[in-house]
Amino acid sequence: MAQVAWLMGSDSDLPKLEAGFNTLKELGISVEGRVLSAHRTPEQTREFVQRAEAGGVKVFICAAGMAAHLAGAVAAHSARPVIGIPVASGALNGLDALLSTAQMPPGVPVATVGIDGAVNAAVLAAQIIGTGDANVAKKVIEWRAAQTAKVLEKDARLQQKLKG
Ligand code: RP5
Repeated sequence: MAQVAWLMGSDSDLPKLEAGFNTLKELGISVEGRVLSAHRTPEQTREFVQRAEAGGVKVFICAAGMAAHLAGAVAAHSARPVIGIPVASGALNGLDALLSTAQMPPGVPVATVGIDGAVNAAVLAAQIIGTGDANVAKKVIEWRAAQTAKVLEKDARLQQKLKG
């Protein structure tokens, strides 16, 4: 089993998630991706969660749109950390998914990132895994340093432009 199990409610969510899959790759984290739905495949979702737990998965990432109960359903069946990504889709464009993902009952948390926040979900998963894995923790620090360098480059370009 991979370190991260990344579930999504539909393959139509994938374009919003690809940057997050790339981020996990940059951070050296293995990932298994699956299309599973809290409402449309409830039995298969439960079975997958149990199999993933038994296989040693460290973190679940669950992305879904509309009445997004996938992350909550996974959290109900697992004691591993669950990160929820509300996906912008349908008539309400993500606000429905944000509230459905974040507003869990006490005792069954879902660490919810922003709407379409796939990169943050990947970084948060790496940070969680990094608490018990020094190599991953080092990669997270390097990734953050590269991000800082990119912003400083943008600032330098702006300064050049304003001078010119
Ligand atoms: C949700 O409904 C999915 O996560 C997706 O965001 C949305 C539409 O799904 P499809 O009709 O494209 O399968 O469950």
